[in-house]
Amino acid sequence: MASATTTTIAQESVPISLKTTNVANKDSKVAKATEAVYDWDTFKFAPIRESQVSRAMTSRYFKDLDKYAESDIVIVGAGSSGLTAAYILGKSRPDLKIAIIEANVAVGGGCFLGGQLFSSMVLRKPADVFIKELGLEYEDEGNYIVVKHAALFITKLCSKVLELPNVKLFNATCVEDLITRPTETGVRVAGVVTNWTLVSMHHDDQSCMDPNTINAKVIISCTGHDGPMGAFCVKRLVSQGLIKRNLMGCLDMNKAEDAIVTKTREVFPGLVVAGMELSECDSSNRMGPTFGAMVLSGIKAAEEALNVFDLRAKQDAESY
Ligand code: AHZ
Repeated sequence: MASATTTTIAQESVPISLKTTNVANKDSKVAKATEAVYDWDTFKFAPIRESQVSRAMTSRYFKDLDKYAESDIVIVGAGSSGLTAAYILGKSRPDLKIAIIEANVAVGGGCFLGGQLFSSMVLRKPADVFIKELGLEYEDEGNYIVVKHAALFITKLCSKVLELPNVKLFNATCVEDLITRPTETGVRVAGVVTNWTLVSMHHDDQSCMDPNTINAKVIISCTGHDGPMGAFCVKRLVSQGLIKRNLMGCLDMNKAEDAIVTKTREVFPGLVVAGMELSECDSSNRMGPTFGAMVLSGIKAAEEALNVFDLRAKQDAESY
């Protein structure tokens, strides 16, 4: 059977129509798995001009940059807590524009592996409720569940986030400063200062490369515990004397997970902190490779952000 695809190439303003004809191979040994199997000897892709590829990407990216320059909520860090917060917020409030800024090319933070270099991911109950909602299979071990690979969890969560029409992920982009605005009682966080991560990493050996900005009513910071980029927003506010630094405590799974979840909150006007970044201002213990707290902290962060959203939006509308 022949399948015909007609492609129109816009060569500057002159459209050219081209046609490809491919023959499906129903006798293929993989034909039960996919219809996209052809007679490879005669196979040809629909033609394309390189500029079409460039424009397909850049026109959309710059439209998104324009759209999200004024965001409602910015989430910094796309690890397990940040992506959970994004998913819950995006689903709860389809009317809000939510930008995620992730320093790495890949999302997931510490959640592509369970712990050390092991694959499985352990989550203590009651985090199983959210895992079930995501449609993931797991083994029930009583007080905890095990997902067969941490990457399965994070990629499923990420794909659900990316499907939401009101959420945009800007990856390979880092937050390198915060925007603040005066309030009657002090200042509040009013947005983020961003740069390509590769540019940020070279501020010391290149001439000054100024950043970009995103205004937002509420920022949720989920940049993980201290590291080359971790705990970024907490450390930035500490550097300005706006909050106190209390270093992450030693590992105690039982104390750590409850503390991270229950203390997930707006730590400074306009800035909600979730996940392991919180341990760097509350001195909470670390929990190591058990992820229930990251999921539930992300959910609580979404709730806390919406609790203060109207107040921060009002303050934002009253400032420039
Ligand atoms: O790349 C970082 C990662 O994906 C990203 N990030 C950090 N600084 C950033 C910045 N701008 C943009 N300035 C930034 N992105 O934030 C993400 C953090 O993910 P994570 O998995 O490290 O944090 P989490 O709090 O969601 O999960 C932590 C899980 C735990 S617990 C634990 C322990 O107890 O030892 N260790 C880990 C990794």
